[in-house]
Amino acid sequence: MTVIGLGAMGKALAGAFLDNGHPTTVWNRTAGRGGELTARGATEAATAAEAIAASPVVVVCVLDYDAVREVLGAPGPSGLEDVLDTPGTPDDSRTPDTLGTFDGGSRTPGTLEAPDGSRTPGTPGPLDGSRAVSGLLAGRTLVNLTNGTPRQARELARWASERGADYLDGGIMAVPPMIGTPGSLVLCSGSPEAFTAHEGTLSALGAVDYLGEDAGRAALYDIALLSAMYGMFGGFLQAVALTGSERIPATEFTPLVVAWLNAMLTSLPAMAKAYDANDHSATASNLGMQAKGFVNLLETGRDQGVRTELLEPMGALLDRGVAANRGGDDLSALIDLLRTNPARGADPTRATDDPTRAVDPAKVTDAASYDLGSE
Ligand code: FVH
Repeated sequence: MTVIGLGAMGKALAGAFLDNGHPTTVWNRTAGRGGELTARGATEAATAAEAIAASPVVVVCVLDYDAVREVLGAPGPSGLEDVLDTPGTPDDSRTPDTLGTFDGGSRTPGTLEAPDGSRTPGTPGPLDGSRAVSGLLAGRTLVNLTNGTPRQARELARWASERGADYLDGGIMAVPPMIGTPGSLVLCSGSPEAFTAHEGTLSALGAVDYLGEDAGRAALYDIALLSAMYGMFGGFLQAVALTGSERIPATEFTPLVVAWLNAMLTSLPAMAKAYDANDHSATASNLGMQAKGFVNLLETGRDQGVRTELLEPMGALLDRGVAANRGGDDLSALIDLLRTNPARGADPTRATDDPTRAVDPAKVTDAASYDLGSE
């Protein structure tokens, strides 16, 4: 295995591969971050090209897609679209100078080609030639576990495929201390052949679920789950800011928040059922009532000296629901008001054996049972 990116997550991934007996090569932009891993048996490559050349499977886990493109020498979004979407414009029609560049990058082609053997620990070094890096991908499997959007994943999959690489995209539904334990879940999508070939190796990271051939599907699930998570975290921050405005210790109040959120979570399956059926009529708590009550959340924030910016969009959405004559409906009626895309509900053409039906929620476990402070 090769792991590119040795931030908190990359280190955890590489450590899990090592723990499972997989020879592992690592590389990080800033030198000197692989020490602990090399002590455990990893090989630290001097360049990204060397790291890619070392293994048939290359796992990339860096900050974002700009970083992925920088490491792999892939063009930025518009460059990728320009190259891939223009009919009759094969990749090899690009000039050598444009091949390795990326949108918005400040490096010159000369810098891209510079050797990086001179990197000093703690200092980001120049990347080895991106042209050389992208040329090395042919015949390998690229597993990108960097957080990104479905569109970014699909574009990178197409770019990788143009270079003869199999592509798998992954969403890591875990924090670094959970990697390699049964509590970690990695959602994958992309090349079915690559998944079949490497599922065993990837399972060193925890539970691995395959969501189908569309490289963007794992990112869609990842972003959807994170959207739900940030909604919850935002609510918690607001709640503690409110109680904190009267000096109530957060540790005293939080157990009640946890119990309350757990109780409220049980209503989600019924809301999902109402959404799929497009029947929002069964409600004990209609939107009109909720829109009225929500005004008090905003007013209390203002009275207590707590900003209401996290809550305001929800208040506006409730008001839109009432204005759209949905005041007698359940909260689930608001989902359609969030959409700018007219498609709604479950895809009727989706096969009953669609792998996306197979994700087992039991694979998501309790993060609190891990030492989250150890990274
Ligand atoms: N940590 C977490 O809780 C979450 C859990 C779910 C998945 N995410 C995603 O994983 C990606 C990596 O996250 P991370 O926790 O490893 O992040 P950092 O510790 O901040 O390390 C960032 C690494 O990215 C490298 N990097 C940044 N920019 C570039 C670049 N332009 N070229 C090459 N590498 C780059 C950075 O290198 P350096 O700063 O040490 O040189 C680190 O290796 C991420 O997508 C999460 O959303 C984590």
